[in-house]
This record gives sequence, structure tokens and C-alpha cells, in this order.
Amino acid sequence: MYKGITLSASLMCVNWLELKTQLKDLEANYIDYLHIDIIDGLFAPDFTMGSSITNLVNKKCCLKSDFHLMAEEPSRLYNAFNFRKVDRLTIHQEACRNLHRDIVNIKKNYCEVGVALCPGTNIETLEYIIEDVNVVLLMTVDPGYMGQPLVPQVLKKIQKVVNLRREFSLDFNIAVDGNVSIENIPKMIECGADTLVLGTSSLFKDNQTISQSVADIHSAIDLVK
Ligand code: S6P
Ligand code: MG
Repeated sequence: MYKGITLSASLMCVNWLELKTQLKDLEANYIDYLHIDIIDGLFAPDFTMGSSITNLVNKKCCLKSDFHLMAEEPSRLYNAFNFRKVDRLTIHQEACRNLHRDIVNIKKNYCEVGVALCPGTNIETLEYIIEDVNVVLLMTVDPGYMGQPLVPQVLKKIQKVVNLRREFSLDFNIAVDGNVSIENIPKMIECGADTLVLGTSSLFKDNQTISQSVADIHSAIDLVK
């Protein structure tokens, strides 16, 4: 955490040939979570990591896990992963036939729970589950790939979720995921985001080390905090 902002590193953006070193660098630079994207090729295009990879990474890395399941009916998949009580598991509103049941199940049996919304999904769908979640994750790109441009209208949505949180007197986190770049970080925080999912546009850059990227991320946060 830096100045009240939680930092979550997107594992799918890691340099896989340097995995061990990069995991150590994330730990040394006080990153809070490893953001683990699971894509089923149906809810979103492409595939990412399966349990053999993520369970191995979890064993070797001290960071808490922030699972982001971009999968249809995600409850089919929970048993493949090793969730610890301190981890987070975020599922998509659009992917669950019975969202409330799924949220209560995660909270009771696995770990902290989050609900994610794609850029095109209205926040009104949160009203009846909002009291049960630890985090609302707003996708700031459409799910599937790293390196996509920001969907700018989501900035307005962050502010709406802040208002909703105030209206219900709640304290869940508001996470943003997708093109969380050095340029976009101040805008996102000003709108009310407190958890940043960091990928190729800020943390994992070809031409600099993780420590240098973290310094740039801190400077971007300093502009508004
Ligand atoms: C996208 C996924 C994300 C990406 C991350 C990429 O479907 O949920 O977590 O890994 O957003 O970051 P960037 O900086 O490359 O857009
Ligand atoms: Mg993600």
C-alpha cells in the first residue's frame, strides 16, 4: 500500500522468462497483491493461466492473491485453486446466473470477495449485492488482453460507485483494471479508485526494472495524494 492506495501486480503481464526474479522484485517493492487473471475463452477471448501455474506461483511468492475470474459460471472453477483466507476472489456480475448466491458462497467458504463489471455494464446491477462485497472492480478496458486503450467513460463510473458507497455507508475498495498507466493513475485516483491493477502500461515495461516502474507509479500517486 502506498499513501492509502493498494497496488496489485497483474501476473499475466510478467516477463515469464524472468518469473522468479520479477516475483522477488514485486515483494521487495511492497506490492500488495498478485492479480491473477483466469480467462475461460468463453466469457472473454483467449486463455490465460490454469491452476498448475497459479498454484505453483502462489507457493513461491509471499504476496496475497487477487484472483480475477473472467469465466462463465465461475463457481465451476473454485476447487482448482488454493485460496487462502487473506486472498481475494473477484467474479463478474455478467457471468453469474445467481450473483448473490455466488458472493455469499465465496465469503463463507473461501476468502474476500469482489464483483467486477465490464466497461459497458451499468452499476445499478450492484444495488442488491453491494453490502456483501469487499471490492468492486471496474474494468477500464474490455476483458481479455493486456495493452488495450482506456475506455474513458469508466472514469465517470468510478465516481458513481463512490456515490453508491457513500449512500450505503459502506467501506468496500474500488479497483480499476486495464490501462492503469502513469498518465491515467492520477485521474483514476481523483475519481475515487483506491486499488490499482498494474500491467504493461505502468509496472511491467520492457525498457525498465520493476523498481524503476514502482518509483514512477509512486510519483503518479504523489500528484494527487
Ligand atoms: C484484462 C485483465 C487485466 C490485464 C491488465 C493489463 O482482461 O483483466 O488484469 O492483465 O489490465 O494491464 P495493461 O496495463 O496492459 O492494460
Ligand atoms: Mg484483471
